[in-house]
Amino acid sequence: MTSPRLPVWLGALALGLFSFNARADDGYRLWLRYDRIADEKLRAAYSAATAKLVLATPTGVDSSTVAAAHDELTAALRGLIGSEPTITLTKSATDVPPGAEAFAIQGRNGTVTITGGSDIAVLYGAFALVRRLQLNQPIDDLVVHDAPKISRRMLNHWDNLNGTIERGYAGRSLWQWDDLPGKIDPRYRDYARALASLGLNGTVPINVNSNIQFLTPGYLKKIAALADVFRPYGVRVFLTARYSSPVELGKLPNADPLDPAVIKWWHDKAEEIYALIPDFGGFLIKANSEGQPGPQTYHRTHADGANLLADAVAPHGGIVIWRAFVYDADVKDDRAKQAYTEFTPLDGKFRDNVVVQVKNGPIDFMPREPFHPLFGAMPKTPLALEVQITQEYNGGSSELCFLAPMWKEVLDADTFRPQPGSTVARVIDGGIDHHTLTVIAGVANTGTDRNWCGNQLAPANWYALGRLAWNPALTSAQIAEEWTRQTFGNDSRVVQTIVPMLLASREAVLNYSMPLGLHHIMATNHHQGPGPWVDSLSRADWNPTYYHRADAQGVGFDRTATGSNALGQYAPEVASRWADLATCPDEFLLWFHHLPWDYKMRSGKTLWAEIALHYQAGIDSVRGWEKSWSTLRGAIDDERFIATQKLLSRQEHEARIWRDACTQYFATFAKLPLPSEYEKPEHPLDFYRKLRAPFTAANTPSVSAPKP
Ligand code: GCV
Repeated sequence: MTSPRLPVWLGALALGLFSFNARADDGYRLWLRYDRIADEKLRAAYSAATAKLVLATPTGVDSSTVAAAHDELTAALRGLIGSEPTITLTKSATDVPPGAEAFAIQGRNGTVTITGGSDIAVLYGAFALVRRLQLNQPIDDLVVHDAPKISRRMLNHWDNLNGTIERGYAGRSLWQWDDLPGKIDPRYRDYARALASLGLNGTVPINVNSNIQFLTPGYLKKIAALADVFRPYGVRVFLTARYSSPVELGKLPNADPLDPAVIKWWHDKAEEIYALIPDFGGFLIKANSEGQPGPQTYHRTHADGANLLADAVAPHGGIVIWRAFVYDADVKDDRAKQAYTEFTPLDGKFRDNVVVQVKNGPIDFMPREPFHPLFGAMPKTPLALEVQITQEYNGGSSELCFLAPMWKEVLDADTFRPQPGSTVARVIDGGIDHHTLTVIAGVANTGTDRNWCGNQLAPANWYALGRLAWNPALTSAQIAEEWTRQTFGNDSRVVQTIVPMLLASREAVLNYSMPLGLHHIMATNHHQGPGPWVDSLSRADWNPTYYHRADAQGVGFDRTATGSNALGQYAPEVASRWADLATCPDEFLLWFHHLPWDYKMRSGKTLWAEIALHYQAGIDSVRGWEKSWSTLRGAIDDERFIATQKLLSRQEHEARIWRDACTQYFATFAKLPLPSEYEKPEHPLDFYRKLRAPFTAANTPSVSAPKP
């Protein structure tokens, strides 16, 4: 990825005379930066160890994927160590690693051999070798064997036909629909390279709130052109589809999944798509959720709906990813219970090529949720995990919030079903119920911003999703360190400053926005500021007051047996731990319990004091990062230094808004004094109640899905 920010002559002049580039970096190259390694000895050692590179594939035949591996290794070695490797291609002997995506790297006596179960596995091996060099790790006598734990590792984009991105904070959609298929933006290839470098192998370029236009012949050709660019990098394209397409596009009287005309319509549509995109992955469907049409419109189940599409793509090897994110206007006792209630009776009723995609928690990507009770509750159905990389509820692209710790929390959560040790990671990798169709997906945070993700630290989340999709056992600390070294270099001062910031950030954001299990207390439309007072939206479960239930007696949602009993959807071991105040962790306290303001916490303080102190602690953390970041001046390029410095100052401001608004609002019920450590609010409550978010595409869900 070159970074064409300056005219060529000016860039050359600047590079030669003033080393200008060292002071400016726009972040475009993401973690694939191949700047020269400063340590001469290390360069020499790497140069000797990689004098000959052998790519061993099952066929030994050159392909566009092998060419991509060749190009990547050449660019990386040229950049990192200044050497021109000799790269040869061979047919692998008997030692092919098991699994089409598995690879082995063996290095000895100046030759490194990358053997793959397929061409794409060799590309993954090439990126793994390059990563080692970027991390300055030893590569003498190298023996590496690696394979992904989950078979479909996906990005889900929420990009709209008009170029906006629902909940996107990094500019406009990467996909230039007006120009496609004739004009191919070079960025598409860079996008595919970034995915392949992490082992991500699927993309859904368009919003789950879909538009029928995407299934028209004209748009399918555009999507096919994208698929052609992505193919050498092992990235398969999937599509979303509006369930009502047979009516809206096909002019059929209904979209009933059991109607033969509807069945034929989808079969024909699948044929049409596969004729253009032979390796089309299949469909990702949001149905009967937030106003989207679906099979329930025709009194059919989600299984009927999914099976219709599954049958259409099955002859071509396609799959259907059916989302379990459902809730409707008729909120019964608790929105958190709806997906489980609707989906568990359908276990065993889905076709083999259907996977049900479940968000990490039962509400909606809140900064912290307990794991979704569906994990562990549908043993006969492959379940996918969906997480949100884009920071809808974590500060958009203006706040640092490294999300690996959040995803690890859910991946490592023990569902206790069918027995202890059945973590969400093992449910989704198929280990518990012996499924081979396994999926993990992240809602992308990419856009046309030069740095891809809207701020210089946000690509860490894209990176983390990719790495965890490959191997959910990696730790947050390992991922944070890898990303930092690849993105900002191996200077220990830099690494020791940035890694702790990343690792602390998610907890800090929680502290200043929704601590102790508070959730869904954000402003309407725009989800990055406080709105705990909102109580007038047309549906009960869109209102923050529905979730925090603050009153003179206390605060929190009682989800125990005395309340909604959402806890009853978990295994008894989990439910009893969270139901009992003696064992319920503080972080889930107000998610599961309604407690008096003067409830005595483990710390000995009252609940009210703890709430206030958490808000304050969040701000203190951001202030700490501002200080530590300032020590990096001169240690990293000025462009990324200054951009991040500004971002942190904005984050501090936004954190204060959260704190001052929420604590003053809750104080109207608690009627208790604020602790002495707590700073005086900048403005009275009314000021915050009147704040209005700017109108942006990201803050405004698509027209087909009116919601808060
Ligand atoms: C794509 C949240 C977001 C919506 C999003 C929805 C979903 O509710 O606010 O913008 O719609 O999740 O996951 O379908």
